[in-house]
Amino acid sequence: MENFTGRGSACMVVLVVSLLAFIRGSFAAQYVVGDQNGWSLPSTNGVNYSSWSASHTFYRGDSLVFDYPPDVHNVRIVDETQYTTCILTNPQGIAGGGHTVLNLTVVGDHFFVCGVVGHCDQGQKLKVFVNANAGSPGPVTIPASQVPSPAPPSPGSSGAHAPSLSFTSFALSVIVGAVVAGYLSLRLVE
Ligand SMILES: [Cu+2]
Repeated sequence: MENFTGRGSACMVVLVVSLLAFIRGSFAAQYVVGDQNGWSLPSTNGVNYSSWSASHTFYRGDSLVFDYPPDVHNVRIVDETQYTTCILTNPQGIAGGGHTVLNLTVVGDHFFVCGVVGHCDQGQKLKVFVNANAGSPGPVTIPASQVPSPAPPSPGSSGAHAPSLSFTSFALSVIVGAVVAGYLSLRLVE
């Protein structure tokens, strides 16, 4: 009986953790870059954006909010080379207006700088790493037997990331379902 109680408790822990992971994956978080100090020159607002980034954990589906005086700063989405060199020809994205919300939909590194001359060089630059899901700090690996056969590429399709997101949710549901079933069967044995 002691052994059974232990297994039941362990099962509950797994169940709760799975549910939390599922809930965390379902509800995205929004982070204000630099918190109350916003998006500005580090020499002005005292924010080290590398430290700020390192003190947060970002997941796919989260979003970043850049708040700044629109006549003083802006936001440029750049690649790693541009982030490093602050040479900002042909950035991947341009935003302004004082309040920029960017959704983090792709796992991996993302780079942002201010495009005003000299500001990137003065440290108004941000690098974030976006994780796949809560509880899995790296890309999710799926056993080969469970990988759905790749669909033929459809020209002009814009929802390239939707299938993998759906599959991740489905996989999580299966895990949670299996744990619930396992727990219920233990209860029935009792
Ligand atoms: Cu700036």
